[in-house]
Amino acid sequence: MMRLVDLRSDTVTLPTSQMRQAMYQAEVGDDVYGEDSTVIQLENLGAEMTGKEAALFVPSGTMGNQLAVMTHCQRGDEVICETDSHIFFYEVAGLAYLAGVQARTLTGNKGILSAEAIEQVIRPSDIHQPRTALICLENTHNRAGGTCYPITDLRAIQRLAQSRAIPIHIDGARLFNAAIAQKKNVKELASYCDTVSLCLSKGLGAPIGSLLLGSKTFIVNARRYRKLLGGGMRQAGIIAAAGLISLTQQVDRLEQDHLNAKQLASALANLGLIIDLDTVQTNIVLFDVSSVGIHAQNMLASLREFGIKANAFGEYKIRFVTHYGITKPDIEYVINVLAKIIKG
Ligand code: TLP
Repeated sequence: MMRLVDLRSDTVTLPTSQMRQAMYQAEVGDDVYGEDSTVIQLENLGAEMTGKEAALFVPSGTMGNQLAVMTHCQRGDEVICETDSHIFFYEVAGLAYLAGVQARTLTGNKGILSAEAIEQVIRPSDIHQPRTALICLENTHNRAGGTCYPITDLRAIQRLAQSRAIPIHIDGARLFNAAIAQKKNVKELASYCDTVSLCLSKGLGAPIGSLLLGSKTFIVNARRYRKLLGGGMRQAGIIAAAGLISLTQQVDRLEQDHLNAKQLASALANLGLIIDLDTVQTNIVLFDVSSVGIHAQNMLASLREFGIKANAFGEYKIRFVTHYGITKPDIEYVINVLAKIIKG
């Protein structure tokens, strides 16, 4: 039987048997009435781990981000974000459509914004101009190849934001990857922002779910917007139970995904593909196949013939994402197949 290696995303991870067990046994209630003890347990654990006052369990990272913007901003406000950030690039213009805000995009260095660049675009108080109401950062940065925010930048951005009374939201879909890569506590990484969203359904393996974290008042308000968007779930403890396993059992093993990504990345470089090894800090490997004269789509089609799935990130760019469904032998298999395709 052909080996199947799915490197499209860490969203493809399947729930572990421990998760299935926990889901089967979960105590549940109606969460819109605040009566689901498993959801409450997950929200409390998330809040404790990130050092935030309160948490809200939401169906997706997208909803977590959109709720953050809706709660922080008023219609007509402006949000500063990175050009390639998920919140701007991949959320179906939710900023405009749902939150009614305008995005002021800045292009970061490998996805990382500097305090100086942000300062340049903060609006003055002027009746003609929108109010800069929120700064959004993405840690790790997906489209930049899984890069982590250096602590010095986070500190400088926080200092600036506080001095101008502008809140910071971190899209921390993969914040645990950053914490593992930087050998930092996730609580420290979350301390540089007012609110943060975390995904349980990516590298942490839960089938569904994210958490939005912030102050008590912020979460009370976000809970109303969650209801508005149809995200008030009933016996959601069934899925929150899997999220509890994510937070308690699945964090430390992210290190292995990072090692696998590094091994893949250096092999790709050796095969003559274009890759910035400096961006391979976590579980994402973004590379360019133009040097071997193949279009991304053709390379993907060839990989598919060997049971390997990945996504194109441009005409010549491909993204590989490692996760707990990918083993070391899978990585070696992918390297051998790529060598074969390139030589052929
Ligand atoms: N990212 C997905 C796709 O949507 C691109 C992926 O395969 O990487 N923030 C970041 C940084 C993300 O990478 C994603 C998902 C989200 C938010 C949204 O999470 P979901 O898919 O739960 O809405």
